[in-house]
Amino acid sequence: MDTVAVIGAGMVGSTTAQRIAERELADVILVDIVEGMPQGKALDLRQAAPILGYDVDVVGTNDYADIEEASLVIITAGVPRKPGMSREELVSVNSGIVRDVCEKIAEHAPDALVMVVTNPLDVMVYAANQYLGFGRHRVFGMGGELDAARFAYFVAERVGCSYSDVSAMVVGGHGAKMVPLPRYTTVRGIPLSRLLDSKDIEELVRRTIEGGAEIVSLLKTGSAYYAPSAAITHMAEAIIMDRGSVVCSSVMLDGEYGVKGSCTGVPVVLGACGIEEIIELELEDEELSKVQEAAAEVVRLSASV
Ligand code: A3D
Repeated sequence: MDTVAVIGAGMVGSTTAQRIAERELADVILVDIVEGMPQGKALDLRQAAPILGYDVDVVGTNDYADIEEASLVIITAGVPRKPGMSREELVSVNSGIVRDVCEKIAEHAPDALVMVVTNPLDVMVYAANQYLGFGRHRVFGMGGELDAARFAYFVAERVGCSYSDVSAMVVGGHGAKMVPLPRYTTVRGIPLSRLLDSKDIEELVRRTIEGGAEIVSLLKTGSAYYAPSAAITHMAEAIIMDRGSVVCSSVMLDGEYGVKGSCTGVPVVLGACGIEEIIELELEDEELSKVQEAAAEVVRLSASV
C-alpha cells in the first residue's frame, strides 16, 4: 500500500484524507501545526472505517519525521482567502508556510512527488520548485483540474446532460488569468459551439473564472473544499495507479507555450513518475497571449516575496 502525506489538516486537507481513505488508494499521514487536531481528525476517520469498510491506515501527527514513508506529499497548508480577497493577496503569508513545509519535505521525504494546493497556486508551485529543486516532473500543482470540473459542471447544467458526459479544458492561471477553452470542451465529443450560442458560452466561461469567488462569498469564512479535494484525489489516483491520466496541472514550463521558467496550468500526462508529458495544444493568438500573461504574472508576484 502506498503512503500519501497530506500537509495541512484543515478543510481541504481533511476532506482529501477522507476521499483517499474511502477509495482505499493509500495509507494517509495527516500533518498540521495545530496540536491534537490532525490526531483527532485521523482518529475520527479510522472510526468510520468499520462502517464504510475501508482498510487503510490514517494517522494524524505534528511531527514531519512521520512522512518518511510517503511517495506523494500534498501541500494544503496555508491560509484560505476571505470574501472580497483575491488569491494573490495570500502571497506573503502562504509563501512563508510553503517554504517551511518544503524544508521539512526535503529533509524527511526527499524522494516523494509533491502536489501543491496552497494559493495563490501558480506562485506556490513556482516557489516549491525553487525551494525543493526536485525537478519539474516531481513538483506540480492542482488548480486547473478543479477549474475544468467547474466548467464541466456549468456546461452540463446548461446543456441538461449528465455531468460525466462533459470533457472540459482550462489552461492558464488558477485565478483571474484563467483561460477556459470552449474549443477544447465537448459533450461526448460534440463541440460546445454545436450545443450553445456564443453568448451562453461566454457566460459559462465568466462563471468558471469566478467559480472560487462565488463559493467564498457564499461561505463567508473559508473557501471551497469538496470539489478541490475531489480534484486532488483524482490526480493522486492517477499517480498511485499509474494511470497516465490527462489532467490540467500547474507546472514549470521550459519553452512550452512560449513560456520559460514560470508556472501555469496546462494539460499534462500524470502517472507514477509525476508529470510524464506536457501536452501542447494549438491555441489561438489571444488564448496563447493570455497563458503567457498568466505565467509572467507569477514571476512578478514571486519577485515580491
Ligand atoms: P484551512 O481550513 O484554514 O486549513 C489550512 C491548514 O493549514 C490549517 O489547519 C493550518 O493549521 C495548517 N497550517 C498552517 N501552517 C502550517 C504548516 N506550516 N504546517 C502544517 N500545517 C499548517 O484552509 P483550507 O484547507 O480551506 O485551504 C488550504 C489552502 O488551500 C489555502 O491556501 C486555500 O486557498 C488553498 N486552496 C486551493 C485550491 C486550489 O484549487 C488550488 C482550492 C481550495 C483551497
